[in-house]
Amino acid sequence: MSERTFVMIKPDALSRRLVGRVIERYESKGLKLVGMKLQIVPRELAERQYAEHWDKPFYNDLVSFMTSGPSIAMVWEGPNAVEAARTMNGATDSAEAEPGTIRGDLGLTAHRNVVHASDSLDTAKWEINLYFDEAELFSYAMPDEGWLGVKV
Ligand code: FUP
Repeated sequence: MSERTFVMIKPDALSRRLVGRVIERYESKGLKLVGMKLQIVPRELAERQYAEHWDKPFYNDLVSFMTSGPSIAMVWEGPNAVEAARTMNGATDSAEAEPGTIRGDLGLTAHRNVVHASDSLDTAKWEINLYFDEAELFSYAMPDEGWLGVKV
């Protein structure tokens, strides 16, 4: 089943010049990029995205970090995209993330963990809608699509 998931490259990754390497991971996996936006996230938007954590001790630090510099919001599409991106990202704490995952290979600390990806299909729909207008998302076919017998 083809799905869309919401992924962010966080400000720490931009400041460490890791954008190309992060995007390359999702692209090589076979996911299709259908939306992409570079911005300094307005505080109000970050607060809405992380509203579920509003009562946690790390909430203020998290919102400050996410709005501290440019980040890249993306929508990736493909079979099982939600789980695929989560698995590729690795454990939330980069120090515990397995080698081979994006956080395991590129992350330094728990709270500056390079990337974000939606944790469920429902969350993905909600986050995509939070960051993108419908007109900013693109449906298109790759030249080789269908070649592997996978209807994306
Ligand atoms: P994840 O789904 O892997 O992005 O992780 P969570 O939704 O549990 O947490 C969201 C973000 O909060 C993480 F990316 C990092 C941050 N965080 C902290 O800053 N401190 C904590 O103790 C836990 C999470």
